[in-house]
Amino acid sequence: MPIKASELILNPDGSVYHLNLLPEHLATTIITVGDPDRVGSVTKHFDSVDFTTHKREFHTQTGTYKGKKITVISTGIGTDNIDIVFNELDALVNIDLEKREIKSKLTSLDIIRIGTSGSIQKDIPIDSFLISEYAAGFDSLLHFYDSEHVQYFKISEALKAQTNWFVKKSDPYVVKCSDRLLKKLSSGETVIGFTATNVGFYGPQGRILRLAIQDNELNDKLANFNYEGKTITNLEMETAGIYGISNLLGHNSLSMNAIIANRATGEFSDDPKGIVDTLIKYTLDKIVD
Ligand code: R1P
Repeated sequence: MPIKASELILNPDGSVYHLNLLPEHLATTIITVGDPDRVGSVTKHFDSVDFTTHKREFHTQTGTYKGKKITVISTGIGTDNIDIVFNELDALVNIDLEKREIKSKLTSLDIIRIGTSGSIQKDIPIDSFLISEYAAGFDSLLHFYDSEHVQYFKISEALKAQTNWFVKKSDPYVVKCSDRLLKKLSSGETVIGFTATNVGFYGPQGRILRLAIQDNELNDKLANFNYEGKTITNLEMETAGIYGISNLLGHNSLSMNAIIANRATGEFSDDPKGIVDTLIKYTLDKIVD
């Protein structure tokens, strides 16, 4: 049965609905960034850029870096956008868009996020590079899918117990990166961490401007969490969704974080753009290594 027009929505030119891409526009190695302007910060290092498009917050460029074809795409902020981007990237390689049928031979993409993040551990300073080995999702995205087989329940149960999790917020889930990509992209220059992905930037991450929050101690509790030596290291807004959906779809993903803030010490990087640029160059060179 072909997938209905209301479920797999295509634009008049046959491209996928939100990303505006056709299958030939995509490489099998993909870098995601949050900020649409960061796409150019990655591709300025390329030998050539052969394709560019954008729609809403989803800007895409495909080109080659040291001879390797790579696509760079912005996701905007949050795991709700990750649902859209990752399902449409998968459709581009694993669904025959003309026949509207799932292909018999599936393709696994390598998808690497290059993003910014705040550390919650004093000993992970600003300007470090952190790779998320595990991620805890405080959003609800993964629970809308048949996803129990990709979740680490012992860790999420310990997390809820040790933080006295307020159940009205969500039911946290824990997921893991691609071990192959972790090995390929880590080095003495990177810290391996456990990232908490939250649904907002202010209250959900414990920032108080004018609004009181439900639990003033949450970041401290997260920093003190310990499950068999695993501790939560940093906060951002996409990684758990990326790992969860990638693992469900059979893709390999890894999240590279430039630590631009330290929430435990109150510091913020003097040069956030510079540290992101250095992480971009590091990541590109590791991809082609
Ligand atoms: C918040 O300022 C945004 O920055 C972080 C968070 O995950 C969130 O998307 O990542 P990016 O720099 O990749 O957007």
